[in-house]
Amino acid sequence: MPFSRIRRTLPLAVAAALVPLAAHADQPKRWEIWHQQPASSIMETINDFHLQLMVISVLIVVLVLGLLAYCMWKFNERANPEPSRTTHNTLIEVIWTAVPVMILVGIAIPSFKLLYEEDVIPKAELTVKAIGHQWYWSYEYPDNGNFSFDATMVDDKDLQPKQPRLLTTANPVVLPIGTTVRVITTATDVIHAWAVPAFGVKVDSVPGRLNELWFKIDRIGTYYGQCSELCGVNHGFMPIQVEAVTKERYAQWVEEAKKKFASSMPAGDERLAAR
Ligand SMILES: [Cu+2]
Repeated sequence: MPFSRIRRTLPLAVAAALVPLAAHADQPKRWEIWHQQPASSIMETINDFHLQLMVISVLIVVLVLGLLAYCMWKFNERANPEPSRTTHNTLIEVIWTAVPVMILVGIAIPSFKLLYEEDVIPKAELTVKAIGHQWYWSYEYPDNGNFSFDATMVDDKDLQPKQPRLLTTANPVVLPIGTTVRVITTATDVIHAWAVPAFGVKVDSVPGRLNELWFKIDRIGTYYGQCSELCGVNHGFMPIQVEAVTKERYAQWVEEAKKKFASSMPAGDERLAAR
């Protein structure tokens, strides 16, 4: 991948220039202009593709600007008092039609590949259901203990040191790294959207409908996202906090969570769980 070296160094350079050496966390940073550091293969591909598009766009801007400047310099009234009467030039017209088409096809191929990669969910090892409410998320772990919990935002006054404001939730979504996770999402009232930038996912949560997305988290960490669909006055206050841990720690957490959230089984599932 010709862009891989730039891809790796550019965001780091930008981050180093703009962010005073803060502890690494996968959350928005002040003056951030690049993506968050990818934590999934999908986000890596999105990053690559984004950079390719930037390079192509810059080349086009430079070319068009150059042509404009050249025309203004070469064909202005003073330099060129006797204007040419040329109206058509077949070769140039074929070129300026064919080249943009070729550029667009060149962009479409990796774009469709990426869309396909995002859309077709590999065999999932773990499913989590994210349900949007006005204004918080609740989660169900149907194939891992069958418990559910609410993830309301932690108020400013209750924040612990290092917990980012407007992003911290009372109960983070705990997930194992190196595992194909499928998130199915819906909503109970209006449309919300479940999004975590470091995983490269953003999918609408629509009442009466199940949408799905997938990712495989590369590294341990705390990842933050937000509802990404304008859903009412408290839209900005329904964050998403994902805690990525080792598979062993995850198994432990499931056992703890089964007890902790025992009273909040999804409605109608208590009898199933009791069997
Ligand atoms: Cu929302």
